[in-house]
Amino acid sequence: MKRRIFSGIQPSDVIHIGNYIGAVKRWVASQEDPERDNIFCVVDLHALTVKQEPEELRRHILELFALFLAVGLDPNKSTLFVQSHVTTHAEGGWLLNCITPLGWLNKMTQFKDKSQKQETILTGLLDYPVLMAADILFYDTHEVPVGEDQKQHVELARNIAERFNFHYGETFIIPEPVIPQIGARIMALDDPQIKMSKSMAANKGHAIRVLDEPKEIERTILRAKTDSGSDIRFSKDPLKAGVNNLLTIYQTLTGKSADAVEADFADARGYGDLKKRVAEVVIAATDPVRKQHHQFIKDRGELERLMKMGAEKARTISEPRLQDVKQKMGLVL
Ligand code: ATP
Ligand code: LTN
Repeated sequence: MKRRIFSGIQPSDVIHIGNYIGAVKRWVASQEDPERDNIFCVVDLHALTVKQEPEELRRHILELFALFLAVGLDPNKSTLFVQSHVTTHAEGGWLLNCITPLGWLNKMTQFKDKSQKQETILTGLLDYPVLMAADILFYDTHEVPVGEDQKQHVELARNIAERFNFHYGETFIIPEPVIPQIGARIMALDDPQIKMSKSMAANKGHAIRVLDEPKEIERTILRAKTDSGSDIRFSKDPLKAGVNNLLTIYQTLTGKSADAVEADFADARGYGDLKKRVAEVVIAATDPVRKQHHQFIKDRGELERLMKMGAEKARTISEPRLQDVKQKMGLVL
């Protein structure tokens, strides 16, 4: 049997190079593996857990779906869909809410971080990981490729699955988080102590968005925060986090070994050279995506057709498991 892969990304802004390296780029590779059945989702219901402008959210959903296509995800090879188009997620999320102890949610570090930044903390923000568990579990998922920040949420999904199986009998597959060895946590360019994040991408200098123009990418990288030294090496020293981050971006986009990356910069004259070459590599990776995106976003009719096709496929996969769970929990079908 093929291994089922499920992952999602929020339409909270245009994706940045951290999302690309930590998640989307790996999805494209996974799609080419004949042993895998891949499902990738625009998780719009997750985006609603913090305040959104309706028109902006709608635009971001369409843009993100077009971006899936632009990076090379193929609706005939993978299932690509929008979460709110398939009711299993909201419905299944509710059922899982009713077996998830509140104490488990209070321990989630993302909730602690994100809630501090909100004036009003919405219930959905606390409940976010249960909806994510529904995304994963109702598709009988084996593997969840995500960045480091989502590991705790996938572990929660495992705990929920185990609890359900214990109370109602073997039902859910216990999913595994799959975190890349390199690039699981790309840091902010303006502050290499914190992770690059979509919700902060509007701050100048924080992130490179995959759809940024080459000039802007170059400008952002040239301004990236480094240290006062000149040594271009991978390092765990917090003071060298800026340089380490630039090297990691370079490494993941070129696919080279750490030694080969350091050798590439042996002749570099300081961080200026490093930044210029990192910018070249980032532009080479993102420019074709930006151009493809430009084409896909123009054809709203085609985007809607593909969204519908993906949602139908997703429904066919998740609906039987939803019925099974409702039946086991004692609902009348
Ligand atoms: P937000 O700030 O709105 O929470 P985000 O940038 O954290 O957004 P998500 O939509 O939450 O992005 O995450 C999409 C995927 O990208 C997830 O698999 C997540 O683990 C991964 N990811 C997010 N930020 C990074 C990062 N800085 N480095 C590597 N992977 C990342
Ligand atoms: N919470 C995830 C996005 C997400 C997801 C999922 C990832 C929602 N549902 C299911 C993998 C599987 C995030 O990246 N912030």
